[in-house]
Amino acid sequence: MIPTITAFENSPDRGQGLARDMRVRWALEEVGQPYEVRLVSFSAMKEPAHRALHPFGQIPTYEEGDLALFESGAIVFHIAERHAGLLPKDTNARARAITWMFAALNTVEAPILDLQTAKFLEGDKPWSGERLPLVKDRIRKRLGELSHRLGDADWLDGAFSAGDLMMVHALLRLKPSGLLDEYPSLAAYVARGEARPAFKRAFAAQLAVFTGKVPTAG
Ligand code: GTB
Repeated sequence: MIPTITAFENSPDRGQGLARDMRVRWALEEVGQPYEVRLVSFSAMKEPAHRALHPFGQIPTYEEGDLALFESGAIVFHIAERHAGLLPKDTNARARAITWMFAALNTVEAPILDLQTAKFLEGDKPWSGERLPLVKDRIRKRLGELSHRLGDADWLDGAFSAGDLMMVHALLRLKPSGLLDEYPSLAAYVARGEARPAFKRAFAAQLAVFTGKVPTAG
């Protein structure tokens, strides 16, 4: 059965891979599962029909037969569980890869999201100038720790996994801030993720929503 995901009809980044449907597209590309996309406007996301799929009125969602999911982490986990290629077969290695998925979302992405809030939603507040450096330092702390753990390995725990997919995508959002470049091993880690053919196909498909150019194979 071909799943259907939802994505922004008009993403603020104009399809540069930052919206969270990108992780779902990437996971589907990694496992070779074709998918369909339903584009939704910001107003349609808040309508009852979409809220029936996503209680918080957001993207992405995932529909496959009777199953409807929301939350990019849960969707990627579902894809990784049902297809080979994103989670190791060995039980312990699998548990560790899942741990990295949670770490990406709860421990690394959380301070990164704070930076977006501090810049774009609170940038005009009188205390913003004092808060921003604190937020950036909390991110630096996590990046330092993550880079220490990664060491000179290509991926976080052996072969590329759903844990790396979630981590690379969470880190991608830091690129414009320059913070990622302060940690060359993490910048290289993200670049390795972006170089994967599945990432490139997913990126091209998301970008095509804006350019109208249908991505070609390869
Ligand atoms: N925890 C949820 C998940 O992981 O699925 C978060 C989902 C979420 O934040 N969705 C956002 C959304 O629907 C899109 S991804 N927002 C609309 C709304 O809340 O009304 C966040 C996002 C949006 C835009 C950019 N960008 O343009 O750079 C990057 C990331």
